[in-house]
Amino acid sequence: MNVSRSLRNVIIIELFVPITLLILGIYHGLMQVVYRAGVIHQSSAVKLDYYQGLTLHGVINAIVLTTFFAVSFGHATIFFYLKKEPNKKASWISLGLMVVGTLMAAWAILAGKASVLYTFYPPLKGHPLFYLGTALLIVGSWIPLFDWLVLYRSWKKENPGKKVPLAVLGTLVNFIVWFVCTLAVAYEVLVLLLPWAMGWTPTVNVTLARTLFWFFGHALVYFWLLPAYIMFYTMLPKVAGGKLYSDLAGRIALFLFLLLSVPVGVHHQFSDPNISSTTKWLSTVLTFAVAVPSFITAFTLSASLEYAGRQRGAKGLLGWFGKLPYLDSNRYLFGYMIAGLILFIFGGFTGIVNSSYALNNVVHNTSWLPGHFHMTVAGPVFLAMIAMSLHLIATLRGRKIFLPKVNVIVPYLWMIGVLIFSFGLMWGGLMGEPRRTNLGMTYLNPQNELYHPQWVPSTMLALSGGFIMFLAGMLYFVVFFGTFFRKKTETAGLDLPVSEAYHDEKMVPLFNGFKPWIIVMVVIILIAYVPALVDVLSNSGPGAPPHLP
Ligand code: HAS
Ligand code: CU
Repeated sequence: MNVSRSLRNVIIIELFVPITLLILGIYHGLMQVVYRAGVIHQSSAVKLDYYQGLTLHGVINAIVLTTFFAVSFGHATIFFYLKKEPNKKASWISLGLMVVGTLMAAWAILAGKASVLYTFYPPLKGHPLFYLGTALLIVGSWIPLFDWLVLYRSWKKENPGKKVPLAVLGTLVNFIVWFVCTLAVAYEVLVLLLPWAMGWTPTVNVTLARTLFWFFGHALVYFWLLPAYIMFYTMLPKVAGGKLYSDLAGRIALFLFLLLSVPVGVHHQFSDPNISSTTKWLSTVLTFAVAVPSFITAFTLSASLEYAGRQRGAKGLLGWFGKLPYLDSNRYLFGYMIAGLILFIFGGFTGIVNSSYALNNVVHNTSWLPGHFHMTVAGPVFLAMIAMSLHLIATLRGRKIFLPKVNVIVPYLWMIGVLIFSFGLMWGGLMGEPRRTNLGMTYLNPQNELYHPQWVPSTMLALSGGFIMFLAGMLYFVVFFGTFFRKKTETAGLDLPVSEAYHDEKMVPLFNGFKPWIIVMVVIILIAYVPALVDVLSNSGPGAPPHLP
C-alpha cells in the first residue's frame, strides 16, 4: 500500500530513534546483572553507576521505546485499515515533542541528576528537566489520539453497519486508556513533583504521589501490551498459516482492557501503610478480573494456532505444535510472537501471584518482581515491538532483511535468555534478595555488607541469562541496522499481514463503539479510586523531606 512521504518518514523516525537508543538501554541491562553479580563494582564504560544505569535502562526500554513504538504502530494501523492519512502537522508536532522530551530527560539522567529508577516516585527526587522531558514525551503521544478519533468518526459515517477493524479498535482502546491514566501522572508531575524539584514547595505528599503514579503505572503495562495483542490477533494467525479463531473474542478482550486497565493500580501498594485492607482487597479482585482478557487471548490464540497447524497437515491431539513455522525466515514475525507468548505464560502466572494480597507480602520489592516483568514487558511486548519495527522499516524502505537466518533465531535466543535470567531473579527473590539494589554479590567479596551466600547461585544464574539476552540483542541490532542501511531492492510501501477470522461474527453494535464502555470504565475507576484517595488523604504523614536523597 502506498504511503505519503511525510507519514512514511514519521513512522520511520519513530522507530529508528528508540531502536538506536536501545543500544544504550540493552547495554545497561547487561550492566545491571554484572553489577549485581559483583563482576564489576564501579561504573559502566560510559561511567554510569548502578542506579543511574538502572534509570537509563528503564526509561529507554520501558518508556521511550514503548511510547514511540505505540505511536508509530498506531499511525500504521489507522492508515492501513481506515485508508485515511493522519494529519501531517499533528503527527510532526507529536514527534517533535516526543524527541525534545526524550532529549531533556536523557540529559538529566546522563548528567547524574535524575537517578530516580525510571519512576516518578518521591522521596527520590529528579532534576526538573527530567520531569518536564517525560511530560513532553507524554503530551506528544496524546496528540495522535485526537487526530485518529476524527478519522475513525468519518470512517464510521462512511461505513454504516460495518465492523470497525479489530486493529483500529485496539489502537483506540489503547490510547484512550493511555490518555486517562496519564492524566494522573501529569497531575503528579506538574502539581506535586515539579514545584518540589524546583525548591518552591518544601515537602511532597509521598503516598498521594505514589497513588497517582500507580493509577498510571499499572495501565502503563497494558499500554505496552496492547500493541502486541493487536499483532497477536490480527497478524499471528495469518503468519502461522491459519485464521483467527474468533473475531468477537478479540473485541471482548479489548473492551475488558478498556474497563479494567486503570482501576487496579493499588495492587502495587499492598505494603503502603495508609491504604486500608478493604481497598487493597478490592484491588486484588479487580486484578483477577483484568487477567480474564488475557486468558481469553490465550485460548483464542491457541485455537487459532491449532487451526494453523492442522491446515499445515498436523494430525492427532497435539500434532499442531510441531507443524508451526518456527524457523521459517520468511515468516520471522511468527518466531518473535510465539517466543513472546511462551514467555507470557510464565509472566502471566507470576503476575497472578503478585496480585494476591497475601502472597504479595512474600515477593514485594524482591528480585522476584523483575523476574515477573521481564517475562511480560521484555517478553511478548519487547519481541513484538522489535519484530514489527524491523518489518515496518524493511517494507517502508523497500529493503530485504539482512541475515534472515540469524534473524529467525534471535527471538528464541532471547526467550532462553529471559527464562534463565528471570528464573535466577525469582529464585533469589523467594530467598529475600532485594530488587533495585546494587548487591555486588561475588564469591570473591564476602566482605561486602550485602553479601549473602545463598543468593550467589541465583545471582549467577541471572547473570548468565543476562549474557544470553545481551547476545540476542546485539544480533538483533546487526539485523536491524543491516536492513536499514541496505540497498533498496524491493518496492516500498506499508504492508501488514492480515488474518481472516474463522468465526467472523456479525456486527454487534455494543462491540462497535466506545461510549457505553467509557461510561462503565469511569464508574469502575471511581469505585476503586475514591476509597483509595480517601484513605491516602486522611492518613497522610508529614511528607518527604526537601533533600532526599
Ligand atoms: Fe505485572 C508488577 C500483576 C501483567 C509489568 N508488572 C509489575 C511491574 C511491571 C509489570 C513492570 O498485582 C513492576 C512495576 C514496578 O516497577 O514496581 N501483572 C500482574 C497481573 C498481570 C500482569 C495480574 N505486568 C503484566 C504485564 C506487564 C507487567 C502484561 C508488562 C507488559 N504486576 C502485577 C502486580 C505487580 C506487578 C500485582 C506489583 C507487585 C509488587 O509487589 O510490586 C496480568 O495481566 C497477567 C495476565 C496474563 C495471563 C497469561 C496469558 C497467557 C498468554 C500466552 C498464551 C500462549 C500461547 C502460546 C497461546 C493470564 C496470553 C501457546 C503455543 C505454544 C507453542 C506453547
Ligand atoms: Cu500492575
